Amino acid sequence: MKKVITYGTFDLLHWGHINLLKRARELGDYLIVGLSTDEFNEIKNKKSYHSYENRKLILEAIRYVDEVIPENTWEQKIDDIKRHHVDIFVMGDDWKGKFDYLKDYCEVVYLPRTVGISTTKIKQDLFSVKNG
Ligand code: C2G
Repeated sequence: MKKVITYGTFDLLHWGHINLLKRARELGDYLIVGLSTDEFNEIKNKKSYHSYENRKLILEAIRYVDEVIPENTWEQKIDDIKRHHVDIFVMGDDWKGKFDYLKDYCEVVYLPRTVGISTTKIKQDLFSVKNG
């Protein structure tokens, strides 16, 4: 069984996230998502609308996702890859090059980001609607 892992906050889930998860899952037979905890989001300087528990509930309902584990630190990826016997690490290409050090442990794939959608865009569009 070829195991794939990816990481992220996945807040205000949108079709760009789904595109990423779908393509990541298609690279193997089993997809693990390392989901940023609320505490780690603070380290990432991100504020989630949904709590970790609710973002986890949403991700676990996606057909492409087989398992969700907490992402608490930047440094846990090597341990995760070893412990879960991961074959492929996947991220959107906004991260291109940032995780090449993982090539010593598994294949590293950066997939093209989906253009035209982002959590930031959703928040901005909702703000402008609200404020006319
Ligand atoms: N993504 C995408 N297309 C978009 C938006 C996001 O392909 N329009 C991808 C990102 O490239 C990332 C994943 O969806 O691979 C999750 O996006 P975020 O939740 O924004 O992830 P991020 O905050 O970048 O966290 O240790 C890694 C970090 O936890 C990554």
